Amino acid sequence: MNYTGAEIIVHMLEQKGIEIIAGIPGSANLPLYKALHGSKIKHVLARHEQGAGFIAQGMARSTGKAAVCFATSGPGATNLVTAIADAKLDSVPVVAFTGQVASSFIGTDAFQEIDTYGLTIPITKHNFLVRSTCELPEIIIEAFHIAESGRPGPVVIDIPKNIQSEVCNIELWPEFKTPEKYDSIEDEKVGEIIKTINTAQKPLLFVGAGIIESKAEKLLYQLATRNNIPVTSTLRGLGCFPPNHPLYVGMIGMHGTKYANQLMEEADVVIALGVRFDDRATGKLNEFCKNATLIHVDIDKSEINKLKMAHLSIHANVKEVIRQILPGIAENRRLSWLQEVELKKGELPYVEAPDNGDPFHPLRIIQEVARVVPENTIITTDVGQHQMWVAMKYPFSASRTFLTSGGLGTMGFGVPVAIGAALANPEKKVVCFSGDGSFLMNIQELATIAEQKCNIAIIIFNNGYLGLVRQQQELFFDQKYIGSKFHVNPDFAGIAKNFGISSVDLEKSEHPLNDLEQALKVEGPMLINVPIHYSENVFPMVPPGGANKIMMD
Ligand SMILES: Cc1ncc(C[n+]2csc(CCOP(=O)(O)OP(=O)(O)O)c2C)c(N)n1
Ligand SMILES: [Mg+2]
Repeated sequence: MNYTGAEIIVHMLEQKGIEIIAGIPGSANLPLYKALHGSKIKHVLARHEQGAGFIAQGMARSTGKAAVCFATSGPGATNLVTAIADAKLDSVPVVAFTGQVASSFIGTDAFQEIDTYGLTIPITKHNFLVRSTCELPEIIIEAFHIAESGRPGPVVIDIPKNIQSEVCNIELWPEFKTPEKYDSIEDEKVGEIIKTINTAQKPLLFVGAGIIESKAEKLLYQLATRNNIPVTSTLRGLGCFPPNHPLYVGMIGMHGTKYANQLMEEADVVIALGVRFDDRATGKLNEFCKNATLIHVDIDKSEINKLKMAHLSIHANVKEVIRQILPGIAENRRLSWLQEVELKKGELPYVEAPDNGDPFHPLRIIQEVARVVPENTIITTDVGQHQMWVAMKYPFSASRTFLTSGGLGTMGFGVPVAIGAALANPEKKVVCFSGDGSFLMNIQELATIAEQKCNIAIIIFNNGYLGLVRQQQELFFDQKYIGSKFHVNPDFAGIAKNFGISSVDLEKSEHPLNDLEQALKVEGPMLINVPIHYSENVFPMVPPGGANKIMMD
């Protein structure tokens, strides 16, 4: 039977089980939209393509499955770029379908022509420019396979308009492939790892998003508790280990706990699982775990020995490696090491909201939110001080409940990612912690929230500043404040109302914590403006470029 390229795409997406697509139509992808008409796939009209890209990310990050966004050629594709780059740095499986001018116009500076293929080479795991309608099924299968296999990542498929309209005869639809997990492991390395852990005096588990991607949380728990190994997490690993467990020492790095950063110096064996030694986590690299034998397991071969030479490394699925080493791991009480850990925790207590009755201290607000919302609530953040406070204080107790832009650190991430999370998890509440700077970067998506009636509460930490920039200027640029203060800020609660979204301004509230609780109990879209004192800083902190063991506070 003959199908147009657009019909092939929609059929393949249905076959893949895609239920929601975020996007914006335009001249170069209108044939695709025509084919989407009547499909069981729901189209969510974003208000900006960056919003669409991040909505897809919210679906992918919260479920672990590849998600899809659509954009037209030229400005549609360029607007997607930030969301795609963000997905690349945080290994998120997004498949972006972009319209392109007709094949015969490519290279002529045609209306809305941009070289999307060339533009997205460095920010995708892979990308395609489709040359003929009949290659679409194989390309789509390959695109999802690449996006979801091994270390996930974004893929772009750029499709000229004529390819969407031309027909191809298809008798038998090809099948999607199961993502590859890279389970093969060399035996002697498994034995060496077991021996190194069993003979260690002061081992430390250093875990990241690879635990979440490979669904290794339970096995990690068994490994840690059987041998009594303390656990520290990267920003993107938060949620993979119970936050209140005695073995948990909190987040590592620039805004991590002092004791995690110091224990990293004390450890004699560091077991790094699904981490990539990002500079925000390691601080000054040659000071990082410099006394330890380093074991590194990662699914991406290019991460092994990229920044830190490992004494023992395995390129494999983290879950499979833990599964294979577990039977050989001895039970060990590690009394003296755990005593040292407890001592450090006592000496270097973690940040708390000051006991001065200020209801608006950011850490107090975060604690209140955590107390009030259901445990399975999905938290998204934007980028800035508010993001770091949330990472430090929110007790994430499950994987995929904390969606944050780690690698790219993209302001404007929080709101559209919350939409994606809400659409893909209609049974869950979503809370987005944003800043007064970041929020404005994708504020147009409030219209999408209102239209979709998403169960999202947006909490704006309103300090009148690009707070994290102001903090850096205060601490490292001789208090030469420039370009970080908002001399005029809008009335966020008023704006929300005009978008059709309920709102509360805690600045005008007589009982702010009570009103916060009531607002969080509302089902559906809600915006809460929280006045934060502008001079609050995120501490403790490793100065940029410094060694992790020396933290300012
Ligand atoms: C798109 C983008 N532009 C600039 C930056 C640099 N930057 C990092 S944090 C920050 C300030 C964020 O301000 P706000 O959202 O108000 O959060 P706050 O730090 O005040 O909590 C800026 C400008 C960025 N991360 N992303
Ligand atoms: Mg701010």
